[in-house]
This record gives sequence, structure tokens and C-alpha cells, in this order.
Amino acid sequence: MTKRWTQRPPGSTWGDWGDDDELGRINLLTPEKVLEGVREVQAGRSFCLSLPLDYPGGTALNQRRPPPRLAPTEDMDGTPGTFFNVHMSEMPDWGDPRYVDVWVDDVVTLSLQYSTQWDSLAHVGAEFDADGDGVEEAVYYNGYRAGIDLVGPQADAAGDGGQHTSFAHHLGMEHMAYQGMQGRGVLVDLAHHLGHDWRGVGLDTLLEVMAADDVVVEPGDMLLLHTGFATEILAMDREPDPVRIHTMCTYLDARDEALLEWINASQISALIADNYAVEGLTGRDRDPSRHSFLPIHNLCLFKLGVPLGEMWYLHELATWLREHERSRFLLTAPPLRLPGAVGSPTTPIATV
Ligand code: UVW
Repeated sequence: MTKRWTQRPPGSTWGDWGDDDELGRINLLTPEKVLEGVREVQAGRSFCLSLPLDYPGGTALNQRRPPPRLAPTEDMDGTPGTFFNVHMSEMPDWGDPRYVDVWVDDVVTLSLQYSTQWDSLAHVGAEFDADGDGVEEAVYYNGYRAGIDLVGPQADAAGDGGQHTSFAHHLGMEHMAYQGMQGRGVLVDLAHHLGHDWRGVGLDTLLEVMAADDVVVEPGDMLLLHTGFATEILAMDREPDPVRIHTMCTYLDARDEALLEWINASQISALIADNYAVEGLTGRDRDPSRHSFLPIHNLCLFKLGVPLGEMWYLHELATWLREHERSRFLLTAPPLRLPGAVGSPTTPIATV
């Protein structure tokens, strides 16, 4: 493959794992890193780090992401939405009175980023002059191009009469799923030290909290931030307060340049939080230069190849770790192996 770029964004890892790399710092989840995670397993207890996928409920958090809709598949005679409690003894065509089976099949319409989720490297790119001709183009991690490698739903995009529905031909979830997303997780308990007030956390505060709990992050670790957001969401019982859901718990303050430098220097393989977007939607409105709306998304997904986990449910894990004066565990968090998907629900398991 010819190189997709002649200049890479400053401070990026593009090309560090080859011209065709689609994993970025996920590559740091090496066999040794998995073993480091396995060595953290001492009690044999597992924690589910997913919310029920129909939380937060409604669309107050994001109007483009409706809650999942489950329905039965169509029946054998093609009647839509009826294949539920079907007696095979009574089925037309290949049913038989001797059969005792009763069947259900279902289908889901699911916004892949509605609830506990991964953002793949295909989720956010940027306008950047990757080919050095003085003109910016829309590119994603390692120079994969909008319109070529990530193709939108225009007719006949794949030359197959418009039937093709896999839009991210590169950087999609299948790469993370195949890799496995397993290794050592390290949890920082912001909620314990800072409470559930809505506030940004810069590097100084993050390091203070980590020092207070003796938390050490090493290259290749997956870093998890417990803010209490998902705990609050669960308590709202699928009817979130539309104001409070946007004004509760802590988030990373992306305006703190030192924090961005630390994320880069720490060489984490994934950045995960129990809140909406890891960082706040606080913007840099007074900055007249061109900049990213979500600088941590830009840094992690576009420049470094660090996937983001959002709205993970960390309450019980954080409680157990605190009781046992620990912060590390084995984390196993594959997304759906759904080719072309940009986001994905996940049911992460922490084993302690
Ligand atoms: C936002 O929508 C703000 O973040 P994400 O797409 O990562 O969920």
C-alpha cells in the first residue's frame, strides 16, 4: 500500500505501526500487557461494566441517538414483527403437529452509541493537509480518507447497486473486536474525591487524585475514570432530568494543554469514562484559531489511535477496589465484531 500521507499531525502516532495500521495505540495491548492484567486476578470476582443498554432512556442526552427498539422478526409467512411464542406444531409449511418447540426470534434497531460504548478510530477525524499540497482534506487516523476509506451512504457507494451498508471500510469496530481489547485496566476514582458536582478536571487535580490512591498508570494500560455519571443515570430509571443529565459529575477539561500532553505521554491504550464523552462539551469559544470542538476526541481518536469508552458503569467495581485498596484489574472489553461500524456497545468485564 502506498503511504496515505506525506505529513502527519504534530504529536501524532500515524505510521508508528506501519502504513496500513488501523489500531494505533491499541497495539500496546500486547501479550505481555494481557499477562499483566491476568496477574491482577486474585479474588476471581467479575464485574459487568455495562449499563443496561436502554439507559439513559429517552433522547435528552443526544437527540440523534434514540433508545433501542426490540421487535420480533417476521414470521415464516413473511408477516412482519410476529415471530414470538410461535408453536412449531402450528407453523405453516414446515410445521408439524409432532413438534413441541415454541420459538422466539428478535431484531433490534440500535444506535450504537446510545449507552455503554466504544468510539472506534473511525468516529472522529479532522480537516488536515495530510498530502502536503497546502489544501486540507477530511482524514481520519493514519491518513484514512473520507470519501475513499470511510464512505457515506451515497447510492452505489461500493459499486454493488447501493446494497452495501458498511461505511467505514477502514478503522471500523471489527479491528478492535478482532484484537480483543483485553489487558490491564487502571481505575481513577474521581467521584470518591470530587463528588458528583459538574466540573472539569485538569491535570493537577487528576494527578492529586491518583496520588491520594496510589494509582500508577503505565504504557499500554487502559485508563478508566469513575465520575459517578452512570450511577446517576441508573438512578434516574430511564427518565433522565434533561438539565441535570448535562450538568452532573466530573469530566476531563480539554482546555488544559498539560492534560492533553499527559494523555499522550502516558501511552495509555484506551481512555474510558462512565460519563457522556470523557471530556466536557465546553469548547474553546474565545479561541479565534481553527480548533477541535472536542480536543480529547481529536487527540485520542485522530492523532494517537486511542479509542474512547463512554458511559461505562463503574460503580460496583470502584467500590470493591476501594474496599480492597486496589486500582488495577484484568479488563476484557471487545466491541461487536460488526464490520464497518464506527461505534459499538460493549459489555466489558473487569476481573479482580
Ligand atoms: C459526543 O457525542 C459529544 O461524544 P461521542 O460522540 O463520543 O459520544
